[in-house]
Amino acid sequence: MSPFDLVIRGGTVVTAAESSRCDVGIRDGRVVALAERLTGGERVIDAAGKLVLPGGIDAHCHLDQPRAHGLASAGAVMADDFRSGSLSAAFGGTTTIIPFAVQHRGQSVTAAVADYHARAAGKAYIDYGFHLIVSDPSEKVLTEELPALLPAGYASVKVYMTYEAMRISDRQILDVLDVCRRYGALTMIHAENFECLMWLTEKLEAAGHTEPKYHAASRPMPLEREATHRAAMLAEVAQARLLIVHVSGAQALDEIRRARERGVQIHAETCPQYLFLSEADLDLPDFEGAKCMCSPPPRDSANQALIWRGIADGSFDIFSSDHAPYRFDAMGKLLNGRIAPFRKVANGIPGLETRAPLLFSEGVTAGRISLQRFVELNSANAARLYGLYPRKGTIAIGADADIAIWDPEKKLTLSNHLLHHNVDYTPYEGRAITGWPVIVLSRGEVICEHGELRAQAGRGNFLKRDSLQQGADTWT
Ligand code: DUC
Ligand code: ZN
Ligand code: ZN
Repeated sequence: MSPFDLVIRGGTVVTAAESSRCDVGIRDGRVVALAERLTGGERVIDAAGKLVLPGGIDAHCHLDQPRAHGLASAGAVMADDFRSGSLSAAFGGTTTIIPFAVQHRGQSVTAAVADYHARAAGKAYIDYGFHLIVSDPSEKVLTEELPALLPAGYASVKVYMTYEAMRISDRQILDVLDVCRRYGALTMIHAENFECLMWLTEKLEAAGHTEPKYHAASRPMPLEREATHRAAMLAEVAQARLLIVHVSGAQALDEIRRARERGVQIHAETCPQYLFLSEADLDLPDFEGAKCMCSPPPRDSANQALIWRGIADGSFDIFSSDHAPYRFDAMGKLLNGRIAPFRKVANGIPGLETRAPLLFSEGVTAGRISLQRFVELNSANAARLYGLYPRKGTIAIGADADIAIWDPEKKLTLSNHLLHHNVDYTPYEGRAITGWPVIVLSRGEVICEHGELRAQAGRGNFLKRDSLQQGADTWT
């Protein structure tokens, strides 16, 4: 009997720590051998000239979220569920996703989690965990539900400082930070100053400025900067660990750096839209600017350059898509028609499949970041922060064989018809890419191979994630 179910032969194996030319032996879904030359293997994949990387982890994506009540875009439907979303992720080299089980106001978080499990059941092609979104931190949520859920595999909570239906007060954020600290969970914060953006929105509307391009004017950088500073201060007061999601520009990043200098345990995420889109994209004709509307909005080229610098110098910990799948039709972006005021357009852009290839192409191929930094941003750091390391996020003995074999020379031009999501556009249409994951494995099973799907929906497992041990340095 062969000692391995599969051997990946002759590739360059890359982790966050190093690159080495070696073979990878896989048995029962896990990496069991790494050596210069492995013999045997029921199947052998020739990876000569290829890069053998840990599968990507997209730690911020939205799939099949129940419709929100009270959001300006209430009624818009997410076009991707766990089936199409995980399929799309897999073809882009991502083997783990962590979307959000959302508590709407008045709801139980536990019920939201049960509902989300039902939505995921039997659909995913890859493994998945759940973050929690808390919009109503009642006494029961803080003293009963979170203390039960956080240690049970859901060790991260997102809260919003904006969106009428989702935002919680500073005092409530302190309560969430506190309970997360006690249970070793990570609090994720969407940082924008709500009062300020509503004041600007109303002024813009009164002046008749309602087109998508004014979405950017309604949420300028200073109000993200202020909220980021406030979130960091709240974490400092609560002595809790914090992650700022979707950082869009330099001023917010400066606040994060300043907080780190004070000793705040603050992590930072950015997304492709802040590198590859700008506010000019919101001004596309025929309402097409709505396709690039997300919050915070894309900024300008100077901010793009500074986000790239933060990616290269280690200021950012993770790189996520914030995939929010709204089609450019009456169920999604056009829910309120083509002349809807920007505040009534669903926020978010698709990006599960393009996230890692965009970072590889413009990061690694273009010489801005090393392969090690790519692996950190693409998977290793998310695994560490969200309690999955070293099972996910690395290639090591005992780790799940979640592996993407990249052809660093493969060139293609992004186009929506090549993608596997259920959204009818990509904001990156026409962008040239060099470097693509040509074979993708999840727990040792080849799931995508040269553009062909090899797996069944429903094979993906729910991942119970570990808590961070407070005090212990699980991070560096
Ligand atoms: N902003 C969010 O906060 N979530 C989903 C999409 C978006 O643009
Ligand atoms: Zn957000
Ligand atoms: Zn989001």
